[in-house]
Amino acid sequence: MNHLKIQFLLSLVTLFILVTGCKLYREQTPVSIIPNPVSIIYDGKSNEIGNGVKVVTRDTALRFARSLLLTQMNDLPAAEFLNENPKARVTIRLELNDKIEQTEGYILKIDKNITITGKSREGVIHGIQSLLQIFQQSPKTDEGIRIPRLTINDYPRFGYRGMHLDVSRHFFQIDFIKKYIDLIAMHKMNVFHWHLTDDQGWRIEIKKYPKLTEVGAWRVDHEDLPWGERPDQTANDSATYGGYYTQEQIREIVAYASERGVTVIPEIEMPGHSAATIASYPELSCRGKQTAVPPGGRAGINILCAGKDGTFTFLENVLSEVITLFPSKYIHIGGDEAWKKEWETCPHCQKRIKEEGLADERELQSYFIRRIDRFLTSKGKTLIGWDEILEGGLAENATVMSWRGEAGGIKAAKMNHDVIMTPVDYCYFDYYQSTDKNLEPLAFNGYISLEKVYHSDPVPDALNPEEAKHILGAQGNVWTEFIPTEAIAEYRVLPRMSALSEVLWSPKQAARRDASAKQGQSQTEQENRQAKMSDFMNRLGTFLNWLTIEKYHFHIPAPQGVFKEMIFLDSTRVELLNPWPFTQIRYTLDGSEPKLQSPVYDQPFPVDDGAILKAS
Ligand code: TNX
Repeated sequence: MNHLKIQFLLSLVTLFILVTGCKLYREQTPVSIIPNPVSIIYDGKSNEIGNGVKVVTRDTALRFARSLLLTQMNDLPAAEFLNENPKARVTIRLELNDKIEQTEGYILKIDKNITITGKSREGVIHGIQSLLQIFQQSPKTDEGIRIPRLTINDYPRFGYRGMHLDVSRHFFQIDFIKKYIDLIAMHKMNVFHWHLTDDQGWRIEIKKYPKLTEVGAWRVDHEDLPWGERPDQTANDSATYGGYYTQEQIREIVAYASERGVTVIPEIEMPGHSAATIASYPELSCRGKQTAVPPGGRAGINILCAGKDGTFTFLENVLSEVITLFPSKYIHIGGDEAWKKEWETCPHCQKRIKEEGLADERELQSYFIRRIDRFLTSKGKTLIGWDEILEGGLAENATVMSWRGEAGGIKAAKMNHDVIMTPVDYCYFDYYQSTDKNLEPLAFNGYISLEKVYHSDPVPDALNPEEAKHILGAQGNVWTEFIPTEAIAEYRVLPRMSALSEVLWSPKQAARRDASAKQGQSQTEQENRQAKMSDFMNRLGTFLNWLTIEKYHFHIPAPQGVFKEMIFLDSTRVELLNPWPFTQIRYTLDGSEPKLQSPVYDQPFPVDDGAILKAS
């Protein structure tokens, strides 16, 4: 009996080179847009753009959108044909029109000229993103580039389409924050949730409390050690890792985001995750003990005292400054993972529990959040908190961000509260994206594949249509304990963010069929999902090309459904499955690492006894 051992080894690095090195899948029609538009109608003809474009608008609100389009066209491979030219044959007109129904809706019409009509400035910006994607994939001709004549009618399924970034666990420079916001806008997402404070660093300048950034923004630099094994700061250490954003920089970011149709929601954590706050002002804790900002792991003393009135004075002063910086309707106040051990023994907290007639520490947390909720409501703002704020009673006007699965979101929606879905099941982009952890930089834990994100839905089955209206949308969370650099942040987020953007934008039922799915045949749910995924993957190739041009790092998932190691009897035929239609698989049969010169896999082939197949 012959044993044939076949090994399938995937090399992320090689795959990356192949992708960026090869000419990506490209076709003129149909155009390939992420997130998938609601409707595209082609008129069968095409347009040539050769001597630049005129970009015009009569609406002053669209002035910036106009310059954004001109700047972004400049990055494209066809930039030479898309420069501004008053004598150009093709005019791009940007306009506002109230007749469009949906707030962020737009119509993009390409005939002899190009028109983008939006109900709002945001709608026009989304239309610009679609047009840029079309330009990016248009083939070059002798005369210029050729684009198909078409009409896109498009609008989002959800009003809240967010991306979060934790800048406490690792600090990210202002230029990267802008690049991250660009990415949000490219995906037609509209919220940047800026996690500005946590145990390992306070990152926003507050004029009334300078120590928050003099002390709270800095920690001892143990970046060379694993996150969970970093010793606390000693008397001999100096705190050199960190940074913060000045109020001027914050204003700059808020304006930058707004110009791109993105709202910035700040998060100020309370009552837990407050070690950096307490390091700056120890009197805000129950024990009042001086501690340093922890460099990693779980912080010891990290809960604010709920008994002292000074805590609330402090928080109201901080929030007052925050409110003047962020025009957003929402202010996020955290509320997660508040370890209440300190409260159990704190005389101030116990006094408060008694005086307010509260049952226990859980109700004390609820008292805490309700008090902040009343303050924010009095300032015309809406509080968002992580789902722990449900415990001990939900504050009257609170919106809940459901992260520990969907349960918190379901409960809140049934109580008539608005909900944003960020469940660990499919929204945690700090988790691994492949089953083989060795292929990726060290991550927190968990595994969320691209497919998992793509097949997710923010509206749980448990809700009836009325309750479902409370689901505002969803958001990708990016906790940065294991994301020390900008490149890794991009790599973790992409392309899962691309999948989430489509979940949040495109109509639920619009499963566009790919070429191989036959019309009219009865399809099982499984086949339907696969067809949808494969259509997305086809478009993703083109999209990743755009991300490459814009200099983003991204992850390329290992092919799915392919065996890693298998024992066969006698010889066999090998069939490899490549879910990335725009990449090539190359293989060897002698055990050596595949190279660019190795044969390209294009169809199943026989393998004899003793061969070692390696493919990447
Ligand atoms: C839980 S999600 C946290 C964060 C951590 C994250 C790690 C949430 C509201 N709290 O503080 O960074 O897990 O995945």
